[in-house]
Amino acid sequence: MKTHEVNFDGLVGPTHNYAGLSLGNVASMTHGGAVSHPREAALQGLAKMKFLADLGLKQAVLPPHERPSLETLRALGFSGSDTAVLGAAAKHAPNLLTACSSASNMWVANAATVAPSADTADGRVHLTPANLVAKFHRSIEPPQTARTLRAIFRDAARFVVHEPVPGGQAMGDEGAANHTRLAPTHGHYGLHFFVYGHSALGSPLVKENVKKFPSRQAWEASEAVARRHELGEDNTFFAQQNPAAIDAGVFHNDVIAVGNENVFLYHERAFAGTAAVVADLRRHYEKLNPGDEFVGIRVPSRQVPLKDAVKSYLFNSQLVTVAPGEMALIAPSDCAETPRVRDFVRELVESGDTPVHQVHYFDLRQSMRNGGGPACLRLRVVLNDTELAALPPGVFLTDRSYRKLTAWVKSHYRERLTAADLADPKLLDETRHTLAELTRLLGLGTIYPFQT
Ligand code: SUG
Repeated sequence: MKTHEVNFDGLVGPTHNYAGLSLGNVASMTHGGAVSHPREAALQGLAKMKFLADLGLKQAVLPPHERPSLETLRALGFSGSDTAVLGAAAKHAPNLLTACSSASNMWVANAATVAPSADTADGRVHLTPANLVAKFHRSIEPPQTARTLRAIFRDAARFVVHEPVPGGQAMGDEGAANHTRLAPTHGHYGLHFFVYGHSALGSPLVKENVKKFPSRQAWEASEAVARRHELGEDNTFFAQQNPAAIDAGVFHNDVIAVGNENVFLYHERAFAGTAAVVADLRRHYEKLNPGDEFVGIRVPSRQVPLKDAVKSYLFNSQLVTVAPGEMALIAPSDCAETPRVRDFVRELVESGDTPVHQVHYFDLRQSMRNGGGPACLRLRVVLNDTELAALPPGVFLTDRSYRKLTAWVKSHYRERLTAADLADPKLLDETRHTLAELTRLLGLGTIYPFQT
């Protein structure tokens, strides 16, 4: 049976804005208060999806959440009509309204962690929505994420959508952004590499700590996800992020490393003891896949300083297989504008020493200004043909659905948005109308609380 990697991209929501909500995410901290352009943001995301679909890859769409989240505002004590809730929140708790309006659910690398059926003991695909407890504006995402994933992965004989990991702030889980699956091809038994920043319960495995910015991922949460996904000791591997990298703005591992099949591209300062971690990872990989080569591509600081890596988001590129043994890097255009990064990428693709032979740059500036690059915008789900056939067909991006979705964005999304606009009851009405239309376009039925 054929196996495919499906990239599910998060559609940027109509309230995309810059609120400076993420301490430790340099781009978010820098752009707080700037005017945003939701229409442009959504079209930039769709253009990337279309390109990947045109490369022959399976591309699908995850819908945005309702924002402002009336569900959250009501749970926090605001009552009365929707207009009254918005008005009272804007007057008495403007920061709360801002946080409840974030379109951060577009970064679906944080939506969940996924284990394909080839790797799990029960032979089903397992998905755990991330709890995202590290940031309030993201901690409100899991209920909708679970509803959406259950509407898409609805066949319980093939898919399990778990509850998010419990345990409060210490047990932070940020999903696939701190998880990489390595295998000779997508269809093989894969090695799951989990990266954490801290221990919730003071494990001696965590040796050093952050000084400036918070770590978001707990080692115990990663272990819980691996257990729930019925992975074995042989196909899991855990390592600690370098605290100095977190302090330099590497708030998720996907800001400093990216893997695909047998290739692992990483910065030399990615992990606590990077050389030993990668040597161990290689040993695990080669034990699981005797005879298959693990291609580690180490990027030294002298070639790309950590600061350039964070600014350009080189490691937040998507690494995709376009033909057997042939991979392409889908990079943010910021990489082409950062001289040392551009030179590194040119050398990488021209050398022919690795399977990475192509680079394609994308203007994703609207998302990038909040710290979301190409890889943040997608959730990878490896599925075989029968699993693929069990999904609602409307979620896949085709020429036709691309045309429909771009027309939908152009007719419903605002051109620009400021913080003051978030209190506008018309924006909530527009958003609901827009999302209801989207669920029809994607064939998802009712997934939002306002639809019930
Ligand atoms: O969680 N930014 C997101 C960016 C997430 C990027 N995802 C991955 N690396 N996988 C975050 O920090 C900023 C929102 C604001 O400031 O308005 C924000 O939530």
